[in-house]
Amino acid sequence: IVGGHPSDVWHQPHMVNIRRRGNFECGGSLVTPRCVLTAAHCLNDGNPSDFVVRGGVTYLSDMRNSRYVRKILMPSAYSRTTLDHDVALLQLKQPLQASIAKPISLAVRSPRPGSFVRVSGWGLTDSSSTSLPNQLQSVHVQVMPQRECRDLYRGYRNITSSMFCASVPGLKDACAGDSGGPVVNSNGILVGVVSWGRAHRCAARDSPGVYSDVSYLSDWIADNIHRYC
Ligand code: 4AZ
Repeated sequence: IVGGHPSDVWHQPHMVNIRRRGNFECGGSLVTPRCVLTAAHCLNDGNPSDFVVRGGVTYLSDMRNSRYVRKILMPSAYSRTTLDHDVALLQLKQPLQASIAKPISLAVRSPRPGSFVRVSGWGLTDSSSTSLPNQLQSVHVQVMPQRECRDLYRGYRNITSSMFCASVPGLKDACAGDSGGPVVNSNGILVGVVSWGRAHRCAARDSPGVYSDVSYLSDWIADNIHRYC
């Protein structure tokens, strides 16, 4: 998170971190006591046994509240080349109880262009930095009209209907390591999942953050929560 402020799990009780073979990989959001919503690209080629989820922690170094993963669920429409439909669910072997972490509700409408949303994660606080912050960070960014974002990324990657863009150009953005983490509206509802941006650039004026639109993907998410969570 670039241009944000230190936050804590009391303010983001749904926030989890996802480790792959012991190393921090991505953020995620608890959506039921036994399921986490994250970005599909965080899990590319992984087996459930490669991953551990930690909830109810503010600091990356906090080793408490680890849960193993039983099952990885990805939409068949996810494309690792176009990053269309970049969401996934992790079914945990044991739930994260309400005393540790709290599930967040999912949006059924896309965020309004011009509205502000809050993005949280343990990603880089500067694109040139070489280490992750230990403390969870949060930032407010403004949702951008879809055509404006399509123009900015023309020739780089298509902005599809399953994506929306948000930024405060030149100042505030998600960055490497924030992928999979939550985007929350002013009502505390999950509207997006951190997905991508132009490689190695964060908070660049011409490169807003791109997010998976939870409401566009809500049929797949609701079906799979109903079946597995
Ligand atoms: C990443 O690699 C990443 N500036 C996430 C978000 C953005 C860039 C990179 C947006 O996890």
